[in-house]
Amino acid sequence: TTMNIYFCGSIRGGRQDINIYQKIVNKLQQYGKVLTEHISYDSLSEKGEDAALDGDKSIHDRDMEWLIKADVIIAEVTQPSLGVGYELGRAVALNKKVLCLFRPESGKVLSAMIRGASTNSLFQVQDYREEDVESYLEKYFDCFSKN
Ligand code: 6K6
Repeated sequence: TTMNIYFCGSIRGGRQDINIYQKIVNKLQQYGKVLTEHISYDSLSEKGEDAALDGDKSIHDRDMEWLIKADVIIAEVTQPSLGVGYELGRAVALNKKVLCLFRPESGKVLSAMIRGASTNSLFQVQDYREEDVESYLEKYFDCFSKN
């Protein structure tokens, strides 16, 4: 059976890292079904035109259903996003396996509430450079299939 993968990336927090989200989602599709692949779409702007079609409550409720269904959560956390932080807190409460990816070369410093949550193998934070993102995902999913 295919693995359900929940990808988290900033939307209203700012779309400056969308190219990296696309790279991550493309790679994740090798390992399973990416429930939230739309996060990497160019057409999804931070302004929220798309949200008018749908409504924030239905976005939240659908995303929570997907989070519950997910076998693993992969989050790109370099661009700070309230939504991503919320999803990560809910994922921890659900005892889900989580990998957070952060790029120190951005000059940003990751929230202590994310960096500090990585106390066990269920919740991992990986610092990376953009050109290495695929190899970190390969390493993560290699170990995943053994656990
Ligand atoms: C388009 C533009 C604004 O809103 C939309 C449609 N919105 C969303 N559709 C799907 N998932 C969303 C949407 N808005 C937020 N999320 C979830 O929160 C995603 O799973 C992201 O990981 C995260 C982004 O949160 P913000 O706070 O950066 O928007």
